[in-house]
Amino acid sequence: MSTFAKNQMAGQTTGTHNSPFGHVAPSGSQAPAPHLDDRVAQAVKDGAAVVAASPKPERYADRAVGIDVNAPIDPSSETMARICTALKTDILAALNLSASGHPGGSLGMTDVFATLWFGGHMSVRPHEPDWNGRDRFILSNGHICPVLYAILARRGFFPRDVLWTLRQLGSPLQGHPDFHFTPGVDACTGSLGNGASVALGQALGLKLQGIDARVYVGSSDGEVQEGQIWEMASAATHHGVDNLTVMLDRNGIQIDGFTKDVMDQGDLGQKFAAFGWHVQDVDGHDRGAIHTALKTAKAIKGRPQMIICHTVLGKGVSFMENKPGWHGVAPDDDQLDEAIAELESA
Ligand SMILES: Cc1ncc(C[n+]2csc(CCOP(=O)(O)OP(=O)(O)O)c2C)c(N)n1
Ligand SMILES: [Mg+2]
Repeated sequence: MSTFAKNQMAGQTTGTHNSPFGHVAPSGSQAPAPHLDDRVAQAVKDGAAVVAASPKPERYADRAVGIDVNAPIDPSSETMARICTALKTDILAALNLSASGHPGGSLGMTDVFATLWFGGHMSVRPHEPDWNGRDRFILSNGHICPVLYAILARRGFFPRDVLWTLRQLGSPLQGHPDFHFTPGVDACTGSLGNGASVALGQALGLKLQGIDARVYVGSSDGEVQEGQIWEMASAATHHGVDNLTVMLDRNGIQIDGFTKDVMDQGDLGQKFAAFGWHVQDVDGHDRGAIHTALKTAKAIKGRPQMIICHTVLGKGVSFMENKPGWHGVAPDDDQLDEAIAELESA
């Protein structure tokens, strides 16, 4: 196999990367797109200006100042709880500024992804995002990228002020993840079903290269209605791919309502088990249980692993919780204040 093909399978971007933001922007027949370093620098400036002009800049204050996120944090600790609150306020503030985006799943999966990224599971180098030995993370339900962006900022992949440019033209943080523009993003996702297949390809590619790294995937109960997911599920078993762990958001909600009404999912665990997967069900807000499930998954040999995370859409903000209407609507100023007050009093 050519080096190019191997790199593609392992999710490595092409080109030479000497800087944390050294991804190669796609170029067309017209003027080449600005280098990502310049885009991020501009986004930091824009973000700082947006916050400075805000009538209530304290809304955007950092709720987790001084927490060292480079060492693993006990998922059951107060410190991790503080990080989750900080992530949620960052998510909601960014959505409020962009006046669009998806809060429900982002808040619902915060405990799960915080445990993965801050609990010592992801082996990454924020200042060398293309390091080929890294664990990959692919958010196949790409619409909940605000939670991923908030995590990447806090892990140091880019400055936190960039969050305030979410969904703006030219921002590195688009409405769905794009690995060309965002350090720490391992695949372009948003078209439901695709990301999980890309993840399988990357997991196989890592094995072909003899790299001992894992691929973690975010998915959802709406996404697994896509036929492509089940092609991936059977191929992963056939190839005995055991460096692939999917974390599925089982909130019972999708864009148009409750999944039981739109297309009943039945017992998803039983379905994936029938496809040969190792399956665990966890309370998606019990960070200790999620931590244990991730460790169990890592020890499984010869087959892929599914962690079905039972979550509440909009968790922590009572006017959003379990309401399909909050799948993809941003909070206005008053709603943002109310949400932050509730999150901080919890
Ligand atoms: C192939 C494809 N079809 C349709 C959509 C539009 N879409 C975006 S999110 C979504 C619902 C997905 O369900 P889920 O991820 O469970 O939603 P959530 O729990 O986050 O509310 C749909 C249908 C899409 N992104 N991709
Ligand atoms: Mg859902």
